[in-house]
Formats: sequence, structure tokens, C-alpha cells
Amino acid sequence: MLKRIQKFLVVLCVGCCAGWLLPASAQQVSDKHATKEATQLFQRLSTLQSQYRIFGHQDALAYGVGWKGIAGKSDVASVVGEHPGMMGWDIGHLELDAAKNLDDVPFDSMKQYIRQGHAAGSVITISWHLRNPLTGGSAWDTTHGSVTAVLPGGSKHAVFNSWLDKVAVFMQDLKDDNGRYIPVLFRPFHEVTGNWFWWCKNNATPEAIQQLWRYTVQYLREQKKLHHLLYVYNTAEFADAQAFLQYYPGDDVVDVMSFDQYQHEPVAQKQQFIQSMQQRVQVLCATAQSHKKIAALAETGMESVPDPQWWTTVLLPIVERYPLSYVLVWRNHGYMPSTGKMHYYGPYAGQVSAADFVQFYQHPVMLFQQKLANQKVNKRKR
Ligand code: BMA
Repeated sequence: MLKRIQKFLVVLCVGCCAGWLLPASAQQVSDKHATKEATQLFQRLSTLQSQYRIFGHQDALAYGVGWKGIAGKSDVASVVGEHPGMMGWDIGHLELDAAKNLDDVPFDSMKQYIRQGHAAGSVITISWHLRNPLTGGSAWDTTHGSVTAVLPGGSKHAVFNSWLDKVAVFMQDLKDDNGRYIPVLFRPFHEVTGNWFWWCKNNATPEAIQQLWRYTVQYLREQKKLHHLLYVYNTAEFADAQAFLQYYPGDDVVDVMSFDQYQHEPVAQKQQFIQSMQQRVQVLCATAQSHKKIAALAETGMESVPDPQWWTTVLLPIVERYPLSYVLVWRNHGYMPSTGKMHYYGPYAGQVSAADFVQFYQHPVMLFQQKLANQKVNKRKR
């Protein structure tokens, strides 16, 4: 016992001297009834972000460039020998009672991948490209009036509730081997400052969008009693802190602040991208800190990574110096007949940026699954 107390005091002193325990303890998970695991994940991410960046990849275990559904495989592991520290999944089409999500991942397999990823030490994040409840069109159907239609009193309110019920059933099925809920970073209504989804700006007032968020969180928390979710507020591009916060629904319903931005500039103009990203990351981190929230770069990448040094000369300088808890790159779909292009953002064995990704992986600031598992970031303290 004495030894344990001594160990605790040493850890406390080192932590305080390093200056990372104090800011973390000031941050609180937004759900007063959050599970121990969700609370712990929140605290660990808050602590870790001063020193480390978790590397995430969308659909990591489900498929990659040239393969699908091979047990234990991921494109990231094919390059560095271990899986990403964060795994992103999307539950779009769950609302239709479909067997597979919008990108063809069976929901049953997705649950298994989530359980496997969590058990091995990775953090889980879930987004939702939900269809347009007003028209039945896709998430990209920006018919005006879609947001107000799902709010209380709207013509599609009951439909929307039934969709949330399905989300709750899915989330309730995410348990570990001991029957404990797996904590999830849930990122609904993402890229809100864009103009391409039905919940984006231009399609409703900021108040209606905030109400959509608050209604959703309250429904899942209060009606459905889900307390293992941390909520990720997410924008696309923004000019300044005010623009970033224009659709922000409130500190009581958000745990992580984030944005998504991809490199569309050609390789020769990468400095332009780096600078604009650094500027935004600075604003994001300062804003998150003032609201006592975690900061993250929830989606980024350069399609088909044509820059052989993209990881160390673009992504690293963007994430290295700022207190971001994680950075996630989008899915490795491979060839897309609809566009005639390759659609992937992570590396894979033999890809032109693979050697550079190894350097990136070895950088002391980056966390992949094994280091994360050693730190037990997603696990209950014993
Ligand atoms: C987009 C593309 C689409 C995909 C969607 C949801 O960025 O990758 O092909 O359907 O995300 O994952």
C-alpha cells in the first residue's frame, strides 16, 4: 500500500512539474453520468494532447487498396507493422435498416472491428452520413428545410427519432469482453461550416443547427440512457474563432472540438496548405483550451498521397507543435469507377509515400496502437 502511495505521489509530482496534469484536471467530460470508461478516455486524451498525437485511419480493419475483409489486416499495418491508434467508422445507412453502411461495410462486421480495435488499444470514433429525412435523398441532398423538418414540431420529427433509436441500439451493442460499454467519440453532423450536407450552414439558421445537435445529444443521453459517448463538434473551413463557433451548441453537449480539411493544392504548393492549416489549428487549439475541451484534426489527407514526403513535410509540421489529441486520415477505398480516380488517404505497402510514413510513425510525438495500449488510453484503470 505504502509503495502504491509513493508511486502515486511520484507520478503526481512529475505530472505537475511537466505541467500536463493541471490543465487536464480542469477539463471535464460533458455528460454528468458518463461511464467510467468514457470519463477516463476524456481525461486521458486531455492529458495526452500536450505531448502526443494519436494517428487515426477511417475503416482501417475493413478494407484497403486492393483488399477487403482480411482478418487482422490494415493498410497502415502493412507499412509499419501495427494498426492505427484510432479507428474511424461511419454508420450512414443504419437509419435505413440496411445491412451495410454507405461504403459497403456490413454493420455486424463493423461492430466486430470496433470490439477488436478497442481490445487491442485503439480509440474508436464514429461519424454518421445520415440520409436526408425530409426527401429520402442522400446526406448530400441539401434541400432547404431539412433541419427544421426533424426538430420538434417538424414533419419528419418522428422519423428522425426512429433513426436515433437505431443509433442507440447500435451503440448499446458496443461492449467489451467484460460487458462494459466501449467509449466512443461520436461525431454527428460533421463539417457544419461546409455547404454540402443537409445539416450544413446555408441550409438552416445557426440556432436551428444548434438545436438539432442539442436535441440529438439530449435524446441519446436522456431517453436512450447512452453514457459512453463523447461528442465531437466538427467544422469544415473557417475564417476565425467566431466563425468556428457559429454553430457550436454549448459546452454541456460537446467534449472535443475539431475541423476537417484536405489538401487540394498541388504538391508544389504545399506550403500554402501547411500555413492555412497551422493558422486554423492554432485557432482551434486556443478555442478548445478556453472552453476546456479536447482538440483534434478529425479528418485530413491528400487524395492518393502523390507527395512522397507528405507525412513528414506536410502532416507532421501541422500537428507536431500544437496540442491536438488526434489526427485521422480518410478511407483507403482504392479505385473509384464513378470518378475514374484512386480514392485513398492512408499509405499501403509499395505506395510512393510508404517510406516517409515509416519516418512519420517513428516520430516520438505520434501514437499508434501499441504505444497507446501500453498507456492504456482507452482502458479502465485497474
Ligand atoms: C467521402 C468519400 C465517399 C464516402 C463518404 C462517407 O469523403 O470517401 O466515397 O461515401 O466519404 O464515408
